[in-house]
Order: sequence, then structure tokens, then C-alpha cells
Amino acid sequence: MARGLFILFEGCDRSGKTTQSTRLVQALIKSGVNAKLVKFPDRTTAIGKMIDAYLTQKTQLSDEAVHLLFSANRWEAMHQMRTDLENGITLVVDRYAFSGVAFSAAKKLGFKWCKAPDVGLIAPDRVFFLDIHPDDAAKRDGYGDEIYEKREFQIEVRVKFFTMMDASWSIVDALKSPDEIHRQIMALTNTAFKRQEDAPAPIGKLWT
Ligand code: NYM
Repeated sequence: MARGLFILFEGCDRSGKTTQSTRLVQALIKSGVNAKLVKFPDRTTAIGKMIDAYLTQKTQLSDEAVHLLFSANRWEAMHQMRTDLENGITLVVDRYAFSGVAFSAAKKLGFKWCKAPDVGLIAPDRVFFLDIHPDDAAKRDGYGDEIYEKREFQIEVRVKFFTMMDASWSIVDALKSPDEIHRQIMALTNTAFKRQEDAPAPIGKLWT
């Protein structure tokens, strides 16, 4: 059986990742593809609850400690993700290690240090970066509720994302209408499926 694809959405806060990743999974399922939505941080686990308390400003943690919790929250999901991919399930993932590095590096933690705990995670096959300038994101509903939703900080985060991009990334203009973005993402996803069908690649390892 062909393995599933790992499709990742990244971007600054309020860029529309959750809306678009949900729409993509629904569209894939409707077209007969076995697909599943995965979200990081996964706030339902014990580690995820600690992260949630930090993000909603109920507890304080050092920058280093919370960075490692975000990474641990991905590692605890790896076994299930690998099993799913091997069983032909396509995973549509809302944030991953690139968010981990971008947000912590924007706090001035070293880039190399930030990447280290996530080395060896399953690598995404395609990354869709929903690009929005923080000034536009700030106009969206609910902005400012969580700890990182501040203009200057988000500008730094966006710069860090750009330094990590490679050929597997596509930049999508997040200011377009949700329908237009969805159409563009569907086209990019179909190309990714076609490429994998023509030249099947094994599940990759991040940053190795
Ligand atoms: N975030 C997310 C990090 O700082 N590090 C990480 O590794 C991940 C996955 O958590 N502001 C930040 C980015 C967001 C916040 O994410 C919560 P979301 O997608 O709003 O639930």
C-alpha cells in the first residue's frame, strides 16, 4: 500500500492555518483520500496541558523549558503519526517544529539550540506557509488573546520562518479569500500526490 503524505501548514498567528487545514482534510476525505488532521501543540495530553497553561498565561515557564515541552509534545505523537503514514493515511498538520524554532528563535534563543530537540522527527513532504503581515493579522478576530500575539514579536517570527524555507515550501498569500486559498492549496496538494505516485519517496527525517 502507498504511504500517506505529510502535509504541513505553517505561519504566524491568525494566518488562517486552522481554517485551511480543516478544509483540506474535509476535501481530501470527500474525494476518497484517507486523511487525518493533526494539530500542534496538542493541548489534550499531559504535556499539552502544561503548554496551554503557559500560552494562556496561567503559569510561567522559562523560554528554554517551554521550547522543550513543545518538542516533547511532537515526539509523543511520532509513533502514531508514523503508523498512520505507513497505513496510507495522509496527515494534514497544523504547525510543527518550524513554529517551535521560529517562536523560540524570535525570543533570541540560538537557532541551532532551538532545532536540536526536533532533529529526527518525521519530516513533512510539503509545507504550505500562509503568509500574512502581522499588521493585517492584528485586525483579525481574537488577536492578542495569547502570549505571543504582539506585533513586533510576530514580525520577528515571520523573519525566522523565512530563513527555514526550502524547495518543499510554498508561500501562500493569506490575504486572499478563503475559497481562493483553498483552491490553490488543493492544486498544490494534487501535485504533491502526483509527484509521490511518480517517484515514491520514503518517510523522511527532519534536519538530518
Ligand atoms: N508555538 C507552537 C510555539 O511557540 N512553539 C511550537 O512548537 C508550536 C507548535 O504556540 N502562538 C506557538 C505558536 C502559537 C501558539 O498555537 C499556539 P496555535 O496554533 O495558536 O494553537
